Amino acid sequence: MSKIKLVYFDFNFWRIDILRLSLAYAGIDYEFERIPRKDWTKFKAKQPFGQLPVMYYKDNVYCHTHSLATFCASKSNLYSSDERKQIIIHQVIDWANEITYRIAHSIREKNPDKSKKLRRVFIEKDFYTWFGYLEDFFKKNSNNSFFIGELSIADITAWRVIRWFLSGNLEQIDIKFIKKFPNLQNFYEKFSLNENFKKLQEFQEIMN
Ligand SMILES: N[C@@H](CCC(=O)N[C@@H](CS)C(=O)NCC(=O)O)C(=O)O
Repeated sequence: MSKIKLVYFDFNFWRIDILRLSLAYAGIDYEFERIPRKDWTKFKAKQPFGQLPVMYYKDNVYCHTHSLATFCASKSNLYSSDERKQIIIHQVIDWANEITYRIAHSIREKNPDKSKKLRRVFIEKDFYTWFGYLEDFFKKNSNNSFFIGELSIADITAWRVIRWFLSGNLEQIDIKFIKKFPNLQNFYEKFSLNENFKKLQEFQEIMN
């Protein structure tokens, strides 16, 4: 079987971690290359959309997290053949992209005062609102503590993004925020205890 090769920066982030977790969970061997952030200008122009992650497979290169996640999930039996379940999965990945774009302004801003202000605006306008949307979405659609009633890439994605906001590395984000979203808190805590993930190196890297 052709081997999948994933490429990302030299730090962990949900965009790459969900791909790695999905493949590793299914026991699919893959290559992984990390590009040092400091060398990025040398590599950027060579990427099809000037961004990472990218995936090499069967002599082609592919990109965009949502597309790659669907592909890896499909290979890993973490997607679904049921159209209702598929569209639930897609909405969770879109949610992850959306909240990321919204916080990204404050992450990218180099001026510390402006960055702080942008983070405040994100928290006031978007953070609780977008977690509220996911809480309601989970309440409405989930079953058995999974977004589609069985483990899928939707769970891996939501879990990884929640983990990011709970990491304590995002300034001004009070990690007690999750208490306002009891369904997501319960979902997150259950997923974190999943023995099949806990034994994976990919999972341990995220938790440490
Ligand atoms: N549309 C892309 C967005 C990926 C993205 O924003 N990647 C960031 C790192 S998380 C990146 O490559 N930043 C460097 C740059 O844009 O020059 C996706 O869905 O994967």
